Amino acid sequence: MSANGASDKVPIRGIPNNERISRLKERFIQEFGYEPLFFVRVPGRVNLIGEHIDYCGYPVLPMALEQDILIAAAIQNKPELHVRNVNNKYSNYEAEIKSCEDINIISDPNGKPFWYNYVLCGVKGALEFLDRDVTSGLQLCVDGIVPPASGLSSSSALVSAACLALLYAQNVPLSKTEIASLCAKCERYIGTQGGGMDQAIAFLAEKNCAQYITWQPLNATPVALPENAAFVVAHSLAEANKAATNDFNRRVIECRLAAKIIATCAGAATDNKIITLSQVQNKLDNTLEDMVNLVHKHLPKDLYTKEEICDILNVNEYELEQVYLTPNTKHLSEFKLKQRALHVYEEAIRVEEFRKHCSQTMSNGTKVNGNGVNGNGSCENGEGKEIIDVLGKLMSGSHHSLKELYECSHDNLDHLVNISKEMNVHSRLTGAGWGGCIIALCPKEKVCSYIDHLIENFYEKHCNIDKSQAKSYVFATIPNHGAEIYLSK
Ligand code: ADP
Ligand code: NG1
Ligand code: MG
Repeated sequence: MSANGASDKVPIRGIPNNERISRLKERFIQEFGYEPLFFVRVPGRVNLIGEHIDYCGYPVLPMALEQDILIAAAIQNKPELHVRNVNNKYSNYEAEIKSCEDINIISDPNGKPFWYNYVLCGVKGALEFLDRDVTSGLQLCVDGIVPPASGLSSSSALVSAACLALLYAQNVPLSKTEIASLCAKCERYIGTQGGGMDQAIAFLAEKNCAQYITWQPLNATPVALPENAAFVVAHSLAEANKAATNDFNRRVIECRLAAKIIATCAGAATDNKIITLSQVQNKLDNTLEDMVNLVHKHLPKDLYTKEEICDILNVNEYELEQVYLTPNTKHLSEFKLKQRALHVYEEAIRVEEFRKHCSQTMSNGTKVNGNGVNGNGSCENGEGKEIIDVLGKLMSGSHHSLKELYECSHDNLDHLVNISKEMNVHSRLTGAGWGGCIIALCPKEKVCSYIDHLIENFYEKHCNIDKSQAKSYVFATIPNHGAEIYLSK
């Protein structure tokens, strides 16, 4: 139990009686000849603010979505993994798996991971944690409704659901924070060096609040959002699989190199170890604003070559590649360090500001979670609008930085953000970027007209999509709860 009395284990509930579960159950029976024993459900997420800073050690502020990955599972008495997907575009997978060494995660000839690689990541990590051979196996049937490759964390929901299914089948009790950290490690088998935000919110999410997530140790603090604030997610219609290119890892290693150079130049370097931008800040005992100044001082150039970096760090190219680079970034010869580090430190400032304004709203007692002074929790008064505007401006600042300094936006995302501005709605890309979705913050009373404006001006005019189809790409969302297991009671 945690301090507030809530269980710190993934909750086990009765199997809900709904159409989706019935259809998945039927499909499972079709595939395997008998009923599933249990289900696991892991939500996708939308990050409100704090993009590309989790892997630098900085807090982020996501919330879980209603959209999720649902897996029906049965245990079989031989060490085999059988995987199916309700969507026939995803092929079947079967293999004998006794231990984590039996799993080799290999992408297709174009370097794009097979869909079931995400399942294998979860299973591999769980088996590695178990640290013994297993004599039983799993039959899994996956039903996912998180838009894939869209910055809403379909990948982590899939990895985490597979890991959770295996741990549950093997009777391994883990706390939510332990399994979230384990799943973050699991997903790195896909090749990307993510920071853990997606897996953390997947397990630690709570209904009706976002979470302020901090690292080492992993911790989530609920953040209530202004009562009158609505969050709208809109798809750019561009998908980006993060493990299929080196865009993501390039940013990760640019942050590592920036951190190492600032640490070296500011006299805080230690041994030949990776240091994150937040660790440099801690070592120097500086404010984030001080760190912004140090970036300008120690990383003045727009572009650094590999040779220049080796010179500054006093290492040879082989050492640089071995210690700091990943297999898919070893061949790179030029790096943008100033821009990436500036984004990270300034985005970390925006997260703190965002959180501060949310908690101020809370302590005012004016307009959070229906406890409004006007009795019904609505806030037609000027103050509520002001807070939405302050939070919105932080989100716009985040998008600008992701576009200009981090270079992870996409024309369609920028277009959506600009169309939103026409309605005085602030928005930003969410998730890793290069495609995917925007998250917009707007007053509740404006949601319908805002969505209509996007449908007309982006989906219909810009993308030639008819209104009824367009409606499936944009939705308002409220914070949902985290992962759960369903079992017949
Ligand atoms: P995201 O931003 O959604 O996390 P990623 O690039 O990290 O995007 O991962 C997307 C990949 O996850 C997809 O290309 C696909 O391989 C896999 N995936 C996601 N959802 C599903 C699903 N429902 N069924 C099968 N595979 C899925
Ligand atoms: P998406 O876009 O959901 O794959 C990725 C990372 C996060 C975080 C964000 C950017 C993984 C599994 N996820 O998310 O850790 O770095 O990008 O803020 O690597
Ligand atoms: Mg992902």
